[in-house]
Amino acid sequence: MRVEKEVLRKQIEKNLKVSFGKELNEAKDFEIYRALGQAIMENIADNWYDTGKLYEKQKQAFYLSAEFLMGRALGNNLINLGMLGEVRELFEELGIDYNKVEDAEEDSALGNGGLGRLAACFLDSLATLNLPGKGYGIRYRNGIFNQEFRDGYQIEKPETWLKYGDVWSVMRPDDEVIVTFGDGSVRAVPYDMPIIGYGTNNINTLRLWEAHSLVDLDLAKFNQQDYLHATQQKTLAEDISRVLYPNDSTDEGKKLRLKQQYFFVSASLQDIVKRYKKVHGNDFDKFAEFTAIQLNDTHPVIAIPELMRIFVDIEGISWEKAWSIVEKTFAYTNHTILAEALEKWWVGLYEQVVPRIYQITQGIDNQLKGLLEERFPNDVNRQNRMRIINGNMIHMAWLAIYGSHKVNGVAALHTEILKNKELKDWYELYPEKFLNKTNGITQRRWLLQSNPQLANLITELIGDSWITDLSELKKLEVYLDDEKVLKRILDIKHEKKVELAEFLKKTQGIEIDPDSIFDIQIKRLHEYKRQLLNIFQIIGLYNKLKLNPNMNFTPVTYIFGAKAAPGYFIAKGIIRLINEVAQMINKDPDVNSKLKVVFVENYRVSVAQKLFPAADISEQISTAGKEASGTGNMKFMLNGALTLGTMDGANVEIVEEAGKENNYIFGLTVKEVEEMRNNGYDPHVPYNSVEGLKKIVDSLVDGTFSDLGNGVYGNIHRSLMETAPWHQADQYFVLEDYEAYRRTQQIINKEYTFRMDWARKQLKNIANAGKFSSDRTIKEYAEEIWNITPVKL
Ligand code: DL6
Ligand code: PLP
Repeated sequence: MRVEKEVLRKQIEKNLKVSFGKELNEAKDFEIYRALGQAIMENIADNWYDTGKLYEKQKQAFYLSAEFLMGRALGNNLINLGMLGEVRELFEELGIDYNKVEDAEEDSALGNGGLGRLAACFLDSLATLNLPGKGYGIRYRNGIFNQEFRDGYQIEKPETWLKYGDVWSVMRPDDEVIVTFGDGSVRAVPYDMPIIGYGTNNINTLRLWEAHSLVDLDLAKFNQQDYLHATQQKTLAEDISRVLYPNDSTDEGKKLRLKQQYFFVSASLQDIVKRYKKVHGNDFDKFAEFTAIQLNDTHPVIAIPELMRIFVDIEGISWEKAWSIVEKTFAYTNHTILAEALEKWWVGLYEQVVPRIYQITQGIDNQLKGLLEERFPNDVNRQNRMRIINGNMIHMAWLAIYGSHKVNGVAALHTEILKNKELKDWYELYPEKFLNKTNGITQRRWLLQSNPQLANLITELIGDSWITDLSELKKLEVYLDDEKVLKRILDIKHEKKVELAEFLKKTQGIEIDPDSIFDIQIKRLHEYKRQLLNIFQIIGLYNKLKLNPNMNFTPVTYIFGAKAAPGYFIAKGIIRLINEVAQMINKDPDVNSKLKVVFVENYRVSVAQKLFPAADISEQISTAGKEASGTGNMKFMLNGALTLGTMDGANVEIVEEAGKENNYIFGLTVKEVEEMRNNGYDPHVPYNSVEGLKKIVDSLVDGTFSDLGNGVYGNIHRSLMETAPWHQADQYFVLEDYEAYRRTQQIINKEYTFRMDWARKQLKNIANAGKFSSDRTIKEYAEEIWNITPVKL
């Protein structure tokens, strides 16, 4: 989009006056950020409106997700609009530091981790590909908590991105709808965020719902000076969209959570149906021809009975016909095979919160019962296993599969595990429903914006078409033996490491050496992701360096970033352990010129954008079979970090693309994990036989480290060494994989010093990252699941 610098300056000045009563020379960074944001909103208004009109008559895909982890919008919007250069120039002329203005924006953090960030990347790709798609979710007042460390432990502080409202959202009061629960109704008020595609005029929409009370104030109670109860109804209603549940990969099972789910799903479906009727009237025969709805995990699956309710109760469609439309409309993505994350609702609670939806769910379950009896007449066990309502639990994944025409996993290995194991019963019933859609990431945010230096080099070498077609990167392979190019790749990596070091110095007061290896593990804290394996290796290294200070060793900086779910005791203990080890190592003059450990506080999207480009090593060390895909692994790869990982999730495809020899793969495979589990794995075997391991494990409980008395280190120790009724000893195979991991680290430590060979491996990874663009993923969804086609403004 072309906006004259002069015009933009006037807009900013006017917005500053209108919103903050200030002249440019008095304005604070935050105010300038807001004024610029407002100016962008003004400039895109026409295209946004026109895109909406254009899509009305098309088949559209609606992405229903309880989470959208968007991060900051300003830089991304300017880049996608092609305005960043002009804005930088203008600010320079005006003596404004653009970077500070960008930093004034709070992350929009309405998600936990991978699942929510994937949704955000998908929106960027949909808009860039000119696809008629729209996101629907919840406008949480408080996103994922802010993390602080106290005594090495995580403390959660409320996140307040809406403290001063937000400049990227527009309330659309005319589209307000009423959502009704068993105990009353609330207003759902939509806020629209523009999703600006790269190099196109199309502007898509993310619609987030905010909950409000039907009545703001009970005036009678107020007049009796009962102020608390006078606003009680308002508070209860607003509670629904107040906070994001901070769980990742765990099923919450709380009443408010169910209310959140039904709230945004019901509001979104009412909206979708209303818009459909505006164009097609009451002819619902074509509904599925014009509407595709993607269910992002089980959180929005209540949409299946809700659409049945709208069709049958409100539109007067017969049950049979309604079901056939529903089945053609929905598709479901599974993001996890962790048993604890498969959502189930207790019948009593579900019936209480959404009584009519419960009846409809019973109807669906009953219909399924008939089908199962017909298909598996001699297998009563299987019939029972597959029932949606089973005993007193409602199984949302089963409801999702039964009510969808397509079911997908998020990486090839993950989909195979679903078909052959977790969802085997269902795969045998509906083989035609299952397919794989390997995740992807948007190169606009994760390369062009986060790493302009590398982006510029790539553009210089192969042109800029990679920005919208990442497979173009393959052309970089002609430079694999070009020492000048390899040298520049090394220089850029060094520059990004210097930038990160400066950031960490400023924010955490820590000094790290950009000439050391930056080995980075950033992702949610979870036992299956095995941050514990990483810190064990570091403890082992420390022990060894203490004994042998002159051993041949390339200095390494180990960097962590992770939030733990607030109720996840062991995860929080692991955070404390890492912080404690970091403190011990960083202040020990015997080792701290060779080894450093940093735990980045409050890991989030804006910080991720500084971390991925600065990594030499990408830690992807989950127990094989547990990480559905991973998307952080792809961001590292695209920025020229080498993967140190297990054969899990999308790591498998990463090394398929870039070559095992250009990455560092270690550890048990899915098959080996399974065999060990079946043959009775005993962690005492590695504990007793692997050099140095016993000392490391014992240090949890022998006084070397201290959990400050809450017993969490003892818990971690028991989880590793003792079998309990609810888990096997070391169920994530930390001890078993330790030696292979340690040896691989050792190899890396040596190979890093062969700089040209290393750079060649980096280039090999960058050149083969094309598959992992979310543009590729979204094209596949569009063609194979949604059946939607691009339409350009
Ligand atoms: O598909 C996005 C992302 C995957 O990359 C991760 O491997 C997976 O763990 C994550 N799943 C969740 C599960 N949440 N729930 N339920 O976040 O999805
Ligand atoms: N959190 C943030 C901020 C991310 O950017 C990502 C992915 O890149 C994740 C979480 C998920 O990380 P992973 O795929 O390693 O689980």
